Amino acid sequence: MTIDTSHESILSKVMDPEDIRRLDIGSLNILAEEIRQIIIETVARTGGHLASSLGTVELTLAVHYVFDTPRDKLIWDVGHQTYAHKILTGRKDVFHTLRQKGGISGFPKKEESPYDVFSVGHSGTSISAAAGITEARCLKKESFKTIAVIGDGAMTTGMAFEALNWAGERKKDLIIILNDNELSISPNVGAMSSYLNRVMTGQTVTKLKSEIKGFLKTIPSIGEQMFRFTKHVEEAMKTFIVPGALFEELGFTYVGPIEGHRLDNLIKTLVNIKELGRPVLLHVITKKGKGYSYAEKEPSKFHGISAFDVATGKPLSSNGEPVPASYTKIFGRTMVTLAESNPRICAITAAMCDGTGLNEFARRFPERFYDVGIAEQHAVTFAAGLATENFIPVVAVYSTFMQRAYDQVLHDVCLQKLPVVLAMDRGGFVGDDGPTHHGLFDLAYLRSIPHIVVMAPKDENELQHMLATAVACGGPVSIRYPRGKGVGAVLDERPHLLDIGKGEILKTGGDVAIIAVGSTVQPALAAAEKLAQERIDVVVVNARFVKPMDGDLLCRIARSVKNIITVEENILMGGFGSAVLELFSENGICDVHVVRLGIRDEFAPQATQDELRAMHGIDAGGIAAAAREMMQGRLPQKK
Ligand SMILES: Cc1ncc(C[n+]2csc(CCOP(=O)(O)OP(=O)(O)O)c2C)c(N)n1
Repeated sequence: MTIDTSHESILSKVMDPEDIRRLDIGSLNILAEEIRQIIIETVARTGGHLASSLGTVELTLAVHYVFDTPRDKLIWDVGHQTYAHKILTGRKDVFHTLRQKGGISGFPKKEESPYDVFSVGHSGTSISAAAGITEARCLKKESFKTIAVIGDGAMTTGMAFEALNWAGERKKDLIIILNDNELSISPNVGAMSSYLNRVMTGQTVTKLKSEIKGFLKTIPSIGEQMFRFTKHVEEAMKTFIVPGALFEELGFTYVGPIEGHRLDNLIKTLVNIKELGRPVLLHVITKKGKGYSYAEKEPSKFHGISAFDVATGKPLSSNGEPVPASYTKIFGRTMVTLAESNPRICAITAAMCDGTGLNEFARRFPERFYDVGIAEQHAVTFAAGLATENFIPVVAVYSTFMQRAYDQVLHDVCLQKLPVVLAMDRGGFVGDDGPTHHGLFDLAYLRSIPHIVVMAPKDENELQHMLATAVACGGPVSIRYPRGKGVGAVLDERPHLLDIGKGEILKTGGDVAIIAVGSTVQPALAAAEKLAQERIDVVVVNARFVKPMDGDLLCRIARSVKNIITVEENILMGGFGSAVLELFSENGICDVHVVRLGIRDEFAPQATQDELRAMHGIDAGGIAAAAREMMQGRLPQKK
């Protein structure tokens, strides 16, 4: 698909939503197609959330057309479906910089535009945020409208339920648009999803019911009684047969379901509900990937995609060199290997089966695989429940999303010393998804919890051994590993157990000690190699465990090498380096010079993983530079 440049496009004349409010329906429909093409062509180059954004083009146009944005507040859930919103709200000329270093974010971001009312990236926040904005409007005695757009996947999060439960009863003027494409990343799960499905087919059920009632009435005497009985049943079954009755019961006026790609209908409906002045839920049915056949056919694959060829829908080929298997893949493969011989191992995902590498496990052991939906808190406490009954649940969640379940890890798993394994994928920088998605906090937030073992492998081979160790250890454990390909390590045939709390010396030396953990071990080795050429002799330690730490080994090193660098792909405050300092302090080691490399007290921006590691001085170059400065008796420059 290419943009027709033979005439001036409608989009070229649209600078902000005010410009679309002057267009007729025919022009709006053409504009929708122009926007689609820009989204497809841009994401084909930059990668991004294609299918979700293609599904909301008409909805976005209709909302900006009917409402007075940015005076009226439009709040998106997750925010991965907002590419049309970005293009329409003054960012079309920089849209090509999507998700790149210094470019525009792939999610709504307050600093980026007044149209991005609420920064977002994690699911389920929109209704709460919209409810807060609505209450603020009332306190300030202002009159703008509040509109939250939430997907059917995000609608299954605990937060969305909590917010609906509260906001309906407040009876304030608040519009929620449920963008229902029947998909989360994969098919949506759970009773809410089945309910929405029943609502969509509600007309059929209602018709069937009236046919049965008509039939009963035709049966003399007994039919009358049965008819009266069904009237009682009808009340009780209201939620099953009246579309949207669940939302009505929660205090929302339910409107829908309506077709989400018909602009005329969408606009008419939005105009009608705009002035209702109470909580309204508009149920809109859309198609994920709409307008790009490959994405329509495989919406999960095109949910979040790297650069691809528009003509074929295939990923752009790399330079042909073999790529090492990803950490995620090795995790998934090891899960299958371990589960083959251990029937107590279960796997749990929070709507990320593919992303966490559990597809094969799900296929091989369906009875021990659980997709709980976008519900990280439930995932962890559900795992705790399984663990009390002698199972060994492995909860595979991205590090950033585990932040949601902190209390569940603390209160439900660690306090009870339950053998739950937290497989923390995407630990460290994730790259182009940016600050909402970097997994930079887990080492700090987990190591402060009693009873938990916290580890991070230096490569994909060690990941398999750590997983075997975690499953065998009998208590709470977390393993964090990075996004993307492994380092190309040779894989041992079978995973074996590691000594808990034991690190390893990978290289000996006497001038500087580099104590690294997880993804920073390989750059530490590379830095040592560079430094050796400059006659700086470096010890490199793979700490393996952040908790319990190998105190004997680290104190022994600190007694002989006085220049110490710790390296972690994690926030420094409370992280691995802090743990090393605590260890030295507790052991009376005061005569060492320790420099901690990691992420300072700030949110890291979007860029590639390599760019981010260099920016934060935790790549080989940054580590070597810190060692050189130490040797010259200078404090390393703060990154
Ligand atoms: C707390 C949290 N867990 C997981 C994710 C990963 N994630 C991003 S989008 C998505 C599916 C959202 O589905 P839906 O709301 O229906 O939007 P759609 O993409 O179908 O339009 C998931 C699970 C997330 N963003 N936040």
